[in-house]
Amino acid sequence: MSSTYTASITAPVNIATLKYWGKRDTSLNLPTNSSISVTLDQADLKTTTSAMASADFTKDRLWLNGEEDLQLSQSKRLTQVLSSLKEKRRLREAKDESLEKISSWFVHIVSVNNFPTAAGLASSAAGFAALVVCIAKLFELDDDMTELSKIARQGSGSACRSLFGGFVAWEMGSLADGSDSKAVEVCPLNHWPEMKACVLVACADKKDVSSTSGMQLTVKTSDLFQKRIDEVVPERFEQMKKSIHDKNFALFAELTMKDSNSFHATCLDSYPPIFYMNDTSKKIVKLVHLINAFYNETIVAYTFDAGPNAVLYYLEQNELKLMSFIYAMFKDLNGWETKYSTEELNKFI
Ligand code: 2P0
Repeated sequence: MSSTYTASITAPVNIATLKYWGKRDTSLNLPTNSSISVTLDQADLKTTTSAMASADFTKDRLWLNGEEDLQLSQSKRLTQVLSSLKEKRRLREAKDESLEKISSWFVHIVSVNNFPTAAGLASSAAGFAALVVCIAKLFELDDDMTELSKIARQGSGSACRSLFGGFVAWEMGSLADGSDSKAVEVCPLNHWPEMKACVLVACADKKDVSSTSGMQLTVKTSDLFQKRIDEVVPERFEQMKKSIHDKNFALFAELTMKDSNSFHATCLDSYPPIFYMNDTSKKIVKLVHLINAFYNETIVAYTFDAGPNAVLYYLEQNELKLMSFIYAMFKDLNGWETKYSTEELNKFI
């Protein structure tokens, strides 16, 4: 039997606080605006990916959550990502005679998410990030994360941000070949370790309008969109980075909520309109504003991606204050499990 190479890694989900929505180049996957995200703790939401390269394999294959995904295996995105990584390996082999020539081999990839796939919880982000880092490890590439982020971006735009932990920016870049459209670290997680995220799953079904087609429709038909990318986001991008550097939660929260609203407004302004938020999502928006008004302080921010599920950001010291309200609102639902006692949860309201 000929030799095989294997690698395995996990990659976390990232949730944008300044949203990527719109492509200026669909084949290179270049965005119309820069974006910012927070990478969630790997213990919670993550993709685990393993890959094997063998001279005996006859084609590249991919299994997602236990089933072979023929559509994704043959997709242009996966082919593009794999060929970029194989090309990097080929260049290394050309320079170093001692390396086995595995760049021409096929690979088998197995990927598992521990959360609902394609339900607006950034599954493609973690998925492509995991895939790129896993194959880079398999091929023993020595590129840094920013360099690899340019490849992950071609698989799924938001994936480029999952290559870093903590607070991450995807700089849109201006070059036509996409070589400056990359992810960079804004601050590592230990800069602001008190920052916590809580996911409220309003509906775990698959979304009916994919991000890729949704954003194309917005670019083509929304009048609000142009103002968003020309004026709103560039200013917000700088302000949000500063709020993170300064650990200014109130400002970070306001910018995050406004940007979620702005993104969903452009969805609604698309023609025909795109609805990602549902009635539960809207209740969560109201609840968050109510909580902040009740405490007379901004202690929590919501953000919604291309789906109805909410991600709430808050500082650890305010967790009980927040959970008290969530408990009061949703305690009648099945499956409640919390580390707090009922007395603690009833303390504030
Ligand atoms: C984001 N989203 O910044 C935004 C906010 C959804 C809403 O990035 O076409 O799956 O694969 O590049 O990365 C979802 O879009 O789109 C997304 P593609 P992707 O996280």
